[in-house]
Amino acid sequence: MENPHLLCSKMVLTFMADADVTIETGIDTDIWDINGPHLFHYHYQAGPIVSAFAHTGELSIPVAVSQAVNLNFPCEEDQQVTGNGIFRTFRFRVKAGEHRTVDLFAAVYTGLDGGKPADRAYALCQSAEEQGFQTLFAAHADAWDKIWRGSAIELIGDDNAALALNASLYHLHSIAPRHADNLSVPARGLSGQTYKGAVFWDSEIFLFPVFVHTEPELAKTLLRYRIATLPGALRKAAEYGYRGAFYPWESQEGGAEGCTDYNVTDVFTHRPVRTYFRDKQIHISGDIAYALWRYFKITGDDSLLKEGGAEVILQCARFFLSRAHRRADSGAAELLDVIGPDEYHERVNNNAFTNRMAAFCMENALTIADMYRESDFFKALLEKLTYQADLELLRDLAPKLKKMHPEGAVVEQFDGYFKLEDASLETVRSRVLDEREYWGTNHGVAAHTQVIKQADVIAMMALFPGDFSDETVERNWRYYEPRTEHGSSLSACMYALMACRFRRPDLAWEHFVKTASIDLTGGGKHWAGEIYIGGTHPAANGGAWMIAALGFAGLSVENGEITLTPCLPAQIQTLRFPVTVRGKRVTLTVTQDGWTADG
Ligand code: IFM
Repeated sequence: MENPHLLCSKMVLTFMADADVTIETGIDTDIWDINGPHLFHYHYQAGPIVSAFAHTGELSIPVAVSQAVNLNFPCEEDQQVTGNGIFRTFRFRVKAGEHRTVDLFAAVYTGLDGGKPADRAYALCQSAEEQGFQTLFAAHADAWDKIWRGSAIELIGDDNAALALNASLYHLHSIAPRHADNLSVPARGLSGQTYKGAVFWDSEIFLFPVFVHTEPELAKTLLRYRIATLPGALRKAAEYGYRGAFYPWESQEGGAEGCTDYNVTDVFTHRPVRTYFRDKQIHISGDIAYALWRYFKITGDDSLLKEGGAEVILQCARFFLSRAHRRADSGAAELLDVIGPDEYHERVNNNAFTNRMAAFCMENALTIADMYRESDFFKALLEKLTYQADLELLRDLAPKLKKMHPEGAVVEQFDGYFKLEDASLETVRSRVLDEREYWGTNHGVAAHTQVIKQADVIAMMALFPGDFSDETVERNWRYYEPRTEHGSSLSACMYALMACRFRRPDLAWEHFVKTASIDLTGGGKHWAGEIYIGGTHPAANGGAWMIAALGFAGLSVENGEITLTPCLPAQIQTLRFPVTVRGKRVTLTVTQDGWTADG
C-alpha cells in the first residue's frame, strides 16, 4: 500500500524431513488475455535481479517487471529464459526441523510512470532488497492503518456482516488511485479482464459517494479523470452527430470508448450479438455531471468546478440538448432510443432515469451559469465554448423534457413498459434454456417482459430523493423489487438504500448482506452469454458502504453540515464510522437509541 509499484512476499518453510529442495520462481509472461494479447516484443535480463520487458500492443507503452529474491541460506541457482518468461531455480539440502526463509520482491513500472521503466523497476527491487521485508512491511502496515482510521466501520451485532462490509472497503482501498492526480477505478478493479480495465458510471454513482465522505481528495481524483478525458467525450458525441460531451460507456485511456458493438455472444448460435450499450446508454454524461455537482454540494468546495468541472457540465448539457427531440405537435421534448440502467430493455423511449438525469444536467448548467454570472472564469468559459445561445436553448428545453414521475404514482420505467408482459421472475427464469444465456437484447427472455436486470426507477429515486415522498418510494419499491432480477451487482444496494428511506431496514438487510459479501462468497453473475464477466465488484463494495452510512445511519452532508436520520436494522446494535467533512474527521456512532458525533 505504501508503494504501488512494489510487491513483496515472505515465505517461511519448516521441513519435517531431510530433503533435497527445489524452489522455482521468476517472471511468468504467459498471461491469460481474454480480449487478445496486450503485450508484445518480450525480452529478458538475467542476473541477481531478473527482469522482463514488453510493449503494449496499441500504444506501444513500455512495461518492465523486475524480481529480486532474498534467501537467508546458501544454495545453487540456475536461470533460464524460455518463450514464456525468465525463471530461476534454487536448490538446497535441509535437515528435518530446519527453517528457511524466502523473501521475494518484484517491481512494476510502465512508460506512463515517467522515467525509464526498466531502470526504475530494477532500482526499486534493489532498494527493496536492501531495506528488507520487515521494514517494507512496517511501511505497508502504517499506510493501511492510516486508511483504516479514516474509513473502517465498526458494526456491532453481526460479525459476518461486519467482516463483509470491511472486506468490501478493503477491496476498494486496494484499487483506489491514490498514486495519481486524475484516474478512476475500472468496473472489475484490478481483477477480471472482460471489462478491459474500463471505467463505467460505477465510479461516479457507486464509488464517488464513499470517497467524497471519507477521503475527498480521492473523490476529486476520480472526477479529474473525467475532466481530463473530456476531449474523448467530445469526439464521441461528434462521431454520433451530436454536440457537447457524450462520455464513453466504457472509458479507456484519454476517454476513448472501449465498449464494443457486440458485447454478448449468443450461447445458442455462438454468434456475436449487436448490443447498444455504447450508443444508447446516454445517462453516463448526466451521471458524471451529477457527481461533479454533488462534490460541490457535499464539500462546499467549488475548486473542481472552476478547474474544468463546470466545462464538463456545460458540455454534457449541450449533448442532451442536441440529443433531445421536440414533438412537432406539442413542443414537448423527449429522449428517444436510449438504454437506462436496466440493460435488458434496449432502445426504449423516455427512460425515467435517463430523462431525470438529463433534465438535472441541463438545469444544473443553468444553475452554474447563474451562480458564476459575474465571475471572470465563467465569462471566459462561455466565450471559449460559444455557449451563450445554448443557455437560451437550455432555458427553453429543460422544463419541456418529458417527466416520467408524477408524484404518488408508480413511475413507468419507459414509454410502454406497463404494456409489456407482466410475467413473474420465476416464469421468466423458467423460460431460460441455458444458464449462461443473456436475458436482454432482441430475443432475450426478459426483453419483452417487465422483468428488469437492475434498479432503474429505484436508482433514480435514490439519486433524486427530494422528488419523491416516502410513500411514493415505497409504492415503487414494492412494484419494481419483485420484477428485478438483480442480474447486476449494482442493483441490490439501491433497493437497500430505498428500503431505509421508507424505514423498513428489515427489507434492506438481505440486499445489504448480498452486496457486502459478493467478493467474499464469489457471488454475482459470472457469464454474459459466452463471455466470462467474473472478478471483484467495486461498485457493490461502494454500495455496501452506502447502505451502511447513507441508509442505516441515514447520513447526509450538505455544504459541510452533517445530518443523520438513523434506520438501523434489528441485527445491528451499533454502527460506528468516520467521515471527513471540510478536512475534519468526525466519528459517528449510531445505536438503536440515537447517535453521537465526536471529533
Ligand atoms: O456499469 C455496469 C452496468 O450498469 C451493468 N453491467 C455491468 C457494468 C459494469 O459494472
